Amino acid sequence: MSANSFGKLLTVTTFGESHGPAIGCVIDGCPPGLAISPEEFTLDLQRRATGRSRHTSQRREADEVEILSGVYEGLTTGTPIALLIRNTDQRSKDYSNITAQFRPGHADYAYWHKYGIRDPRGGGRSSARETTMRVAAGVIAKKWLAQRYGVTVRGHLSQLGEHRPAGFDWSAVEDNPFFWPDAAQVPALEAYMDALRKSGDSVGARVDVVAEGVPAGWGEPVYGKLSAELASALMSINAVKGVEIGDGFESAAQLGSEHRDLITPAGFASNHAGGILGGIATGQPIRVSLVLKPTSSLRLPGDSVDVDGNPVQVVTTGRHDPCVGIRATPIAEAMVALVLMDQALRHRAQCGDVAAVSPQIPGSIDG
Ligand code: EPS
Repeated sequence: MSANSFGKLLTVTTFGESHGPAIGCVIDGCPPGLAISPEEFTLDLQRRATGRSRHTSQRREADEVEILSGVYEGLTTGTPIALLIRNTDQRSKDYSNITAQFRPGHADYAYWHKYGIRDPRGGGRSSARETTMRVAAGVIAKKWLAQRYGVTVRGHLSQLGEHRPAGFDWSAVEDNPFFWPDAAQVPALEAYMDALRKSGDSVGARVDVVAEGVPAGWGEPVYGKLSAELASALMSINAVKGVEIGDGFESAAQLGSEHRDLITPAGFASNHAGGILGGIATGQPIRVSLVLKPTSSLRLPGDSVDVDGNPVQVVTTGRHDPCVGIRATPIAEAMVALVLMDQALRHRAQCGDVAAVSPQIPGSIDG
């Protein structure tokens, strides 16, 4: 199977190119009876969209969802849900100079050597435009998880270049263009991004996502571990170079006596594991983190070759993000929600009849 689909009981297939007529997805396996309307996609699509602040690409897409199938009189029917978004603001001439060149650090070179043909306009299928449909599909997963199990999935930026949050407040996250949890630092980030954009360079970022209310038991050992499927889903997002679960790579420096999460009748005493043990949810918050590399499309000249192997200096014009990570929070939330919904359906299918075996303790000591 070609890898434009993911999931087992809830599958998502995306299609479309950045400068093609439309992008879309087919979501198969959603249970019937979930109320969904085109307007419900707007909030998350706007959170992800370009052109909402001066710190992202200035391409302006309407990102209006058309529901083509799978919904009747406002309710999912259990049949495949097809969603379509028409592209309206392509500017393909920005790419005419680099049609036969490979941008250093970009997927151009790898796509060319794999397929022997590529759509260079806006990066074609390798464009971050594709992530729009993940967010649209994620809206359905978030809603189903919240209604059916009370699960919430939310994220924030946790690093922008060398900048890290000094304080933390969830209520600040949606009030600035960076999904940044410390409002006091936002002016400094604005100044940093303005200078970076003027310099023509780009920078990396880190995003944290937390899923709360996930019941103990979701996740399938051994090849369908919740941790493995989250990592796979998050690594499939454009520009992602690393994923951590819980303490992640910090665990290498920890002792077992530090890392283990002690269990008391009142709840877990800590959450170094990130809410997953043995690939199965423990009932604690699921904590994941992902790192996105700096955008490779730069107007600063860089050495490369053309399709004939001749040396060239590549200069990218166009409307690129100086930090693609700034828009990644809703994408990461969507991928986490889609993995969790798939795992919830799989858990229900195999273990729906398993009786409670012992009291389930709260996810944390304070409940
Ligand atoms: C992108 C390059 C830019 C971004 C695009 C992602 O495309 P263009 O050059 O056509 O403006 O605008 O992002 C989106 C359109 C989007 O909706 O995310 C890239 O190379 O990944």
